[in-house]
Amino acid sequence: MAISKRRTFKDSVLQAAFRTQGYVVVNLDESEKMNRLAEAYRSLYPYNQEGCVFSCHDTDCNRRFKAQNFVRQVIGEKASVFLDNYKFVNSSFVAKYPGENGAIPPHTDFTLVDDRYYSAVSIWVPLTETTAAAGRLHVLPGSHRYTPLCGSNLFRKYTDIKLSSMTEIELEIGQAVCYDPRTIHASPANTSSSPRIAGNCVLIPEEADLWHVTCQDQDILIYAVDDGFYSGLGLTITHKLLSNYRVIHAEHFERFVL
Ligand SMILES: O=C(O)CCC(=O)C(=O)O
Ligand SMILES: [Fe+2]
Repeated sequence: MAISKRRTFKDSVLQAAFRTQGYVVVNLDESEKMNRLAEAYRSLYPYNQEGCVFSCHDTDCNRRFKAQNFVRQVIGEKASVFLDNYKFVNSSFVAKYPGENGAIPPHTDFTLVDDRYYSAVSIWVPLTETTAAAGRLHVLPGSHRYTPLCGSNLFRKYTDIKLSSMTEIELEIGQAVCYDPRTIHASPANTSSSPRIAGNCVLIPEEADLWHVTCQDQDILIYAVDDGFYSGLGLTITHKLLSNYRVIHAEHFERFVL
């Protein structure tokens, strides 16, 4: 019997596009809130940095949580309007500073749920004007249907995929791209003169187990972790931390094979 997958979007048109393409653009109609969120970023990080900086990697724990909450309050709250009963996993600012080393190569994000039944979703929102020069998000449509599991010390490099073969997402402030973390995405360096600031908020279905996938001694292990695992985490995921959680056995899961 075919497995029917739980929906992500309340709206059927968005749902159908997300299912086939692995991403969809949504109007949040909150440009003022997005401008204020950019201000919140600047107040937390008033100095210039280098490259593409994720606030979820901030070693200042206090500031990391503040950043997480700013993004969660605006994007996470708004998500409940158009997502069908999803819960929060994590959120972050992603600031791309002018300069050559801010490019993000093609990749997928961590596998967070059993994708036979569920889809996680990442809501990526520009908070400053995102021209082509500033470094727009690019996606490879449909790639969510074949990319392998991704986790800590388990990721594939997509060096054969050129940015020019990907779809460049042009967004106004107030719009968002919602992508499946399995969809290959990337962004070029920022060649403009000012930082490109975005917010990203990740959610999964309310009833789904949250996963952490990792590779240990040549084995791929899938742990069912608690809902605060990623948002509350110190910066390192250790074997000791993972030993608190249940390993899920899923022998028939063909995407175990890399
Ligand atoms: O903001 C970007 O350009 C890349 C973001 C990204 O890859 C992510 O948030 O997972
Ligand atoms: Fe990513």
